[in-house]
Amino acid sequence: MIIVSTRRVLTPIKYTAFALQHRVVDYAVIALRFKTGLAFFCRRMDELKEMLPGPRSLIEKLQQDGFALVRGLVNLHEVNNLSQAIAPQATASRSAGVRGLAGKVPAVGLLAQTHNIRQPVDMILDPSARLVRSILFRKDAQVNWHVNWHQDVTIAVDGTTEDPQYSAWSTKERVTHVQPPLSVLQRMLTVRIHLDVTDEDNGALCVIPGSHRMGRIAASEVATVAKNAEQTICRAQPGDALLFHPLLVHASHKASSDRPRRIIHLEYCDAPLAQGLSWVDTA
Ligand SMILES: O=C(O)CCC(=O)C(=O)O
Repeated sequence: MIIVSTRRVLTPIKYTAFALQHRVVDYAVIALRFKTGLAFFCRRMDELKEMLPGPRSLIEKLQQDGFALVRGLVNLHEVNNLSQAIAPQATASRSAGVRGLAGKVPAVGLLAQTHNIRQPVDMILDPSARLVRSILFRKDAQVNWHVNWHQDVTIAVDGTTEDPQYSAWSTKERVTHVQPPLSVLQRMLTVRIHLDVTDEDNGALCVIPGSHRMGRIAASEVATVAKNAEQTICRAQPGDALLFHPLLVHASHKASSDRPRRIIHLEYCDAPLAQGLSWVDTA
């Protein structure tokens, strides 16, 4: 027998005795408790997914927003080791970035191939994906800078091709740069490992969620797109990794504090380049 909400007619004690005696189940109360519990559970799951996205949610978040923060991808012991390993490069350079970092600092080359980093990369790209760019970006008391809103549409290569899909050739620091076809950019993933607490005060990366879905945006239009869209500041803790799509519109403001902000920036790609071209990780 099922009796729903008998509490109106029975006192709580009588109700309990009655319920025990007749095995009455107040389905309305149970359903309500279940609904509240489920809502709480779902909210917690959303929060947890945000902190450490599981495989599905990581892929969904990257597809939807073009970026995802993975908390504690590198442990603090390793962050400390990396900080020491990059220190000579960081102090020798007065510029915003130390390029070709994996070639200069063996610990970074190893980091780029560790299971922790490869796991999310292999979830998004084909396991044949290779590291194609590695940079140390630093802001601190000596070096402060900003970059305007942009997409990462240029790659560093060796060689040349007649393929008309490759355009806007240039040479930076004696390295050939070119804009590849969308088919290459769509198969790239950037992983940024934070070595410091990063926030708006020390120039955290700002992104426009979902902007990667607009495809390649004319350089003259990017600022307007950003001005009219919701912006997200990518705050992070040491060891957190920001994964993002190269077409995600992003910018970086000058730091207003002296707190260092060091990031190991790694780019992976699983697409072949046109014949005659090869990747060069000195960019
Ligand atoms: O590290 C930053 O703040 C900016 C980096 C950037 O703009 C880029 O990787 O294209």
